[in-house]
Amino acid sequence: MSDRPASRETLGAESGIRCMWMRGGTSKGGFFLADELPDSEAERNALLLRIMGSPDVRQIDGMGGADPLTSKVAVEKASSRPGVADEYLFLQVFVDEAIVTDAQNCGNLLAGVGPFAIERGLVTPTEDETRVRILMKNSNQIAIATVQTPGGCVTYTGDARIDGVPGCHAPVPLEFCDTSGSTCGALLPTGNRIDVIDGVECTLIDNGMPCVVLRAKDVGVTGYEDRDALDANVSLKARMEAIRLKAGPMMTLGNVAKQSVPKLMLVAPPRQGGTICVRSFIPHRAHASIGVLGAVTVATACLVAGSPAAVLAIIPAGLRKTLSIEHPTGEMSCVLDTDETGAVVSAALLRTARKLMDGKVFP
Ligand code: NQM
Repeated sequence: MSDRPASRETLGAESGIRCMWMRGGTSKGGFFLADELPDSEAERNALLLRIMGSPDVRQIDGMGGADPLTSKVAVEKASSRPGVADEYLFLQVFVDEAIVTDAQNCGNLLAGVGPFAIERGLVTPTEDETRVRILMKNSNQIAIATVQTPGGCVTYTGDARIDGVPGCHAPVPLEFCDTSGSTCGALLPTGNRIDVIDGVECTLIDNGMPCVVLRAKDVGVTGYEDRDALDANVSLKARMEAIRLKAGPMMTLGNVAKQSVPKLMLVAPPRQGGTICVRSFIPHRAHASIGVLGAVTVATACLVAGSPAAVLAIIPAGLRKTLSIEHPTGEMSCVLDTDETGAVVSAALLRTARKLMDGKVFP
């Protein structure tokens, strides 16, 4: 493959690239077939930056919504692996920097992956519901999405409601079986329940999303602030970035200055009848709600005895537990199955998705 930068025409500036724009959970982005994008990673990334309009805080010359939650991409292909129907690569396109990274999964955009695979003919629908086994290529792990397909066609209409999205839509339940150590190789990559960084007790944990979980009050906030207040708190953000940069190498992630992981999860006691209250940073902006695998990971941290999250959490009894994670725009319920040792063996939660546009984008 040539190292020369691709010309605008090579990137499809005149002919356009087929894509579908979808909301998945509380995120939004472009869905592409792998074989309709350039093979070269450098050319693909250059194309996606142009499509999103990055780098630019307003993404005015592209499709991105000037927010990390709406500057996301799913790349899919049919899988030849036994027991896998569809392969999904998630790419985060940074808004204000020329960075496209595959260093994390996205469980919210994942809600659109099954519907897109069926719409594009990668997966054949079965009866009124289709269970799609998806390989999340970012971490080589499996997710199962159940898509409503009455009469063999995807429907987005239904009566499921998730916090952070207005209205009701068809349910897309998601199941995860093997997310422990997705990126860091171990649930607790340092082997510790608590590590102290810059004088603050943290749990460095990865059950699908590398996260640093710490008490909000230990960094001078309540943990009940809204997104705008957190984003405006410059000294808080500087303190948290210092913690994150130290946590990265401890979590086997190396220098994370230009990475979207680990995320930071500020926890506080629940106050809406849930398990725990969380304000997450992803990692430089506060999340409007919470990421899916971020929520699974913080819910798992609540079960790590003695950790900053566990001491604040109200944990239901039983091996199957529904942990309600309170966030700035409501809550996300994670159903965790645990074994006799207390280890989390699987997680499930409800999302919805919506097809917004199907056509061509001109980079
Ligand atoms: O944690 C945002 C989102 C996400 C990721 C982020 C996600 C997840 O809400 O699985 O869904 O953490 O960058 O889309």
